[in-house]
Amino acid sequence: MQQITNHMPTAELQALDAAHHMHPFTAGHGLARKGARIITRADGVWLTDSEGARIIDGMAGLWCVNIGYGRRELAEVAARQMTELPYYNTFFQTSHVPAIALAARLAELAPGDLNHVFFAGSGSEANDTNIRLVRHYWARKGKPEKTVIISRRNAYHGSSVGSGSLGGMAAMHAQGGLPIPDVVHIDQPNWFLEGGDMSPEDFGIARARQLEAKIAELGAHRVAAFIAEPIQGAGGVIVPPDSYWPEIQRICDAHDILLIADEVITGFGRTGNWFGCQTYGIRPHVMTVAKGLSSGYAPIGASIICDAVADVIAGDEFNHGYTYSGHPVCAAVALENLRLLEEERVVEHVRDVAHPHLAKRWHALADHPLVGETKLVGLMGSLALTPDKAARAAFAEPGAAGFITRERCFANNVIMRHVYDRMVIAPPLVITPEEIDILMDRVTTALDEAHAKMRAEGMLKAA
Ligand code: PXG
Repeated sequence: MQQITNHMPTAELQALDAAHHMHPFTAGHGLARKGARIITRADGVWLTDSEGARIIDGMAGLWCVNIGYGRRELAEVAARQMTELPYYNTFFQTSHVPAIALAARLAELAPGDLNHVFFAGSGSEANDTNIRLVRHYWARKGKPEKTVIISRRNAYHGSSVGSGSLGGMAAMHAQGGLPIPDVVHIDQPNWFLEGGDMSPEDFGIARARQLEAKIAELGAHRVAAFIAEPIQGAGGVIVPPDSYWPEIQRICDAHDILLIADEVITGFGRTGNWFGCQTYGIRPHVMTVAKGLSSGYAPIGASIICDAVADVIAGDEFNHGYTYSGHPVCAAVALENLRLLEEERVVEHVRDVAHPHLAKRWHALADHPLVGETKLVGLMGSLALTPDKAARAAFAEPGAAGFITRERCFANNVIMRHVYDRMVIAPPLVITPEEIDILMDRVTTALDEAHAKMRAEGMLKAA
């Protein structure tokens, strides 16, 4: 692979980064002391940093590079679209070919009667659209008091004021005055840490019934929608018990509550189907997509809306939209990405090749002394780290085991994220069995090293 060497030395780049670049979800002073790792190029599932190290990307960037890095087709489509029509808006009764073609393609791909697409620039923006959309829907149906949106603790739906309110991240709510009014949260279906003595199936039902209890408490006449990720991603790849989603669906149907499935991570092949809703048999009224829609090559998100809701919204002017709604370059790139995913049978590759191969290696980690639970759906997986497997115990110092393990991953040139003491992976969907073996060899080494370090420092203590 050709190396680009015309950038500055790493230390100079790090100094400029520290002086001027504020990073998301980062303590700036701490990073400035350490220096950011600088990624200079990527190909397939491999990243190269400014020191020339080759790193295997177990996170597909930020859960988004489904098609893998370095696809010339996407670059060429972007260049062509920039030449032909770099920008035009979709306001004022105007449209353009990329937005039309992508909306039509998404309507074809999305399950059921999810046939109407409202574009955004990101998942956060799309979820902000959803807040206004579901409330406006009920207002137009003559039920303006149906404004409450129920979400879940430890959910992630974005970082804007609206979407951050939908999310259930306590650390986010603690800063900047979130949540906005009329967003409430119920508990997540995290059996490993919160299931106590219940079986996973009983626990799944119990957690779903919190939705019914919350609706009863508020009155169904107040509740507009329930929003959830089919599988919580940023919360630590919390895979719900099989009993959970059918019960949630029953409750939403019984109480006339709109169901919003946030597929920003689970969409476009991640779970072994085009959408997580298909994996779990969920029938949402609205689906949020972003990330894998363009494999991260261009920023684009969307709300995909069912016939009944779209029809009510279409009755008058919906006073909502973004300069970059349906941006032609992003839409063209997304369309080409979807073409590649389909033509190269990437979803089938996840289901029939990559998942089964990764599953063997991933679940074998259940025998590792640090690992209490292994979960893998399609190509999104998690490991719960624990000081005591039998008790499913949490660590006395939450997050430290995860942090140390992530550091050992970096040191072994593999990227795996930690969410407190859960390790998560979501590699590009095109990963081959040989690459999965390399990934898993490095992950195993990192776990061994983290365990040795924690034992040496007396950190294997339960809370
Ligand atoms: N919904 C879900 C389910 C997400 O995972 C968003 C919405 C927001 O999308 P945008 O495009 O606005 O970022 C996300 C984003 C992490 C991490 O650390 C996860 C996300 C974003 C940033 C970090 O796991 N997910």
